[in-house]
Amino acid sequence: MEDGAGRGLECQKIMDMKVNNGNGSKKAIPSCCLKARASAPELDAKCHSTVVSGWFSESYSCSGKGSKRVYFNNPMWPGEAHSLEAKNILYKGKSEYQEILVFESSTYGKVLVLDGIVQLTEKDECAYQEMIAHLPLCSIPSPKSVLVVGGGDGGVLREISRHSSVELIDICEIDKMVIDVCKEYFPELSVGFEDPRVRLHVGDAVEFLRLAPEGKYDAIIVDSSDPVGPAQELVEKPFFQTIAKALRPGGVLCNMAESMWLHTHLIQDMISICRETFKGSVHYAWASVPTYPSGVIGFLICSTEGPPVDFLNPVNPIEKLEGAVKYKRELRFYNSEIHKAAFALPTFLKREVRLLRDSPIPTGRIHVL
Ligand code: SPD
Repeated sequence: MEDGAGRGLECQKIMDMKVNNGNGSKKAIPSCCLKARASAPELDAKCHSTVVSGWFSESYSCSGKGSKRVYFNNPMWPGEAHSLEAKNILYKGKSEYQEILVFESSTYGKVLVLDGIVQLTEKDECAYQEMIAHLPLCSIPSPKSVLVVGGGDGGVLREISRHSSVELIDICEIDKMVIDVCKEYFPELSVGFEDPRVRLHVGDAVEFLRLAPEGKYDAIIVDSSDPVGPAQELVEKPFFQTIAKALRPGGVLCNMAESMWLHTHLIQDMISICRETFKGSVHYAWASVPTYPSGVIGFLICSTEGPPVDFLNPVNPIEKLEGAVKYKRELRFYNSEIHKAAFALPTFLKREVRLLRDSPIPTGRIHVL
């Protein structure tokens, strides 16, 4: 939280000003309400939640009352806040772990928000869920045993279940309330839980992986929230080490890896850790998801030592999968061309992560970025 108390006082002071409607004088608008300006008079704006005068702004809120009112700006993307017009708040609640909000947006359908951060919208969820599931699963022949970390909305399960070779889908989600809320408001995603191959474990994934039998999984998919607060552990080396141990030789990890526009250092750190941990290969891929900060999301894709995995040329192409149209739902984003294209990186990203290449890398390992 940056400068929270100071901005809170400023916010309170400005909101306390009496407005003279008739004299034409200009009033200052508190920064937390600027997003509402286009659609509503300043007086209507109430800066006490992420939804201000009909607009939801991501990670951009005031809370508390009076002089205790404080301003939050998520440290993951300081200085910016993506907004969506909210037609209707459908659900607001607080679990043991986080605040859960579901609203109907004007342009992206229903939206799931956790602790002020957009997790998915009905319109563009296909891009994220399809990519994080099929990039790894189409890269290995006949995946059988898969673990999902997080993913309580069920969307990644829905995508994994298209793969008829899969026999077991373990999912470890810490927040049961997320699962329940999604079953109520996002049935097109939570349908993934209905697959009989799914085994749900509600609990801490760090602990779950620590206890997982060595070499159990062909693929592990980490569909986490952003690494602020408790999810911080999910970008640290010990977590990746437990993943590598739980994968079979030549098994694959696909991990949500933020935005190349906003988080180059975090991406560098994650790549660096993964290069030390995964002795097969380490790649970065990305996709367009308009409602995530900066409009893109990345995936860190790694394999353990063993049968080599050529991520760039899928050996298990989706077009050949019999179960690909599971739940009478066509794929909307992923195809084999998108798969290959996802590994093409912009020059600035190549340049910035190239530094890592200068550190000595043992020969015989594939390290492409
Ligand atoms: N910045 C948002 C990243 C969200 C990643 N998790 C999304 C969950 C969808 N299954």
